[in-house]
Amino acid sequence: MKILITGISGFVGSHLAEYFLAAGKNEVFGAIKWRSNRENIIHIQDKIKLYECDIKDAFAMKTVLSAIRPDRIFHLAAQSYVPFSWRVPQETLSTNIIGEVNLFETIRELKIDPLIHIAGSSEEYGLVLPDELPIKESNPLRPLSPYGVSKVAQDFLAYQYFKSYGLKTVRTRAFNHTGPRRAEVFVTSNFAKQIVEIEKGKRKPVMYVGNLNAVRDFSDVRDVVRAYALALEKGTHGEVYNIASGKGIKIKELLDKLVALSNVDLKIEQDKGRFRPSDVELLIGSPDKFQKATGWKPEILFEQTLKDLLDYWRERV
Ligand code: A2R
Repeated sequence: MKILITGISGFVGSHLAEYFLAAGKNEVFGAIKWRSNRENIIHIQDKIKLYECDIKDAFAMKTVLSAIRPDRIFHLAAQSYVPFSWRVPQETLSTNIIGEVNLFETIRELKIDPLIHIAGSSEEYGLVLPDELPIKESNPLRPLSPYGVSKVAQDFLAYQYFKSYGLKTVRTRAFNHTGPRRAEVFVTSNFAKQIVEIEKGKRKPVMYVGNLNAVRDFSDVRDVVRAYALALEKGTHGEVYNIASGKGIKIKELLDKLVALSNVDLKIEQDKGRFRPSDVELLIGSPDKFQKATGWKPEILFEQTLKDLLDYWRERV
């Protein structure tokens, strides 16, 4: 199969490419911005074929899709960082929404018929009431950030293009996921990197943290990419599925687990700059619908994920 991954140089894209390469019998193609950092895919560079394409550029999109004519498209390219979306809402909305419209319109124009995965997010649910947990796909969407709004739009566009034109889209709403290569702006990676810097004597034994009371539902990125692949093989076109563990963990507990995996004594200080203008306190997803459709279950223990994340930073700091 010809697999196209947009955003292949990102955190999830690099793991998804590894997944398909390991599965064999696949040709893996990636769309990448010419200025993108290629560190995440440097080790598989000779096994994948890269095309330069800014997804906001409809012409570039057409060039890439007509050259590849993929059987499967995993559309991961996005402005993916929630806090950044308050600073640059225009950029977030145009990349995430117009980028996807360019993808869909090009598919229609070329009359190709790939299966298309659209990567949504638990941030689409936004404000969640305590009696709505664990969150099902039918929950109201009340996004609390420009990023969340952009992902709602991506989600509904995928539904609309399925209904209006029969594009074979499958949507997922992934809850938090982490693991090696997670960018340091994300909480797990940020904590892990600070701990490793303290281990190596590169910073004073003080960790700076944001809101430790938020509860999140974490999965390992390697389980999540397996879920994305399954979503296209076994999911129903036009449908939406949560990808979640179904269990919540307080950020404070996550921090304690990371510290326990290290051998350092440290002090924890709250940094108001790390708080969001509006935060979602509780996000726990129900994976039932996806599990019923595909049989997927998370396989990697969270402790293993955190250990691998610390080791990732130990190799880099
Ligand atoms: O910004 P860069 O140079 O790191 O490239 C990112 C790429 N990207 C784009 N590619 C083409 N045209 C654009 N205009 C454009 N803007 C960004 O998307 C990067 O390679 C990728 C996103 O990777 P990450 O930021 O590491 O996100 P992650 O965690 O892999 O998330 C994948 C998907 C996203 O749609 C999230 O919103 C969703 O899963 O949760």
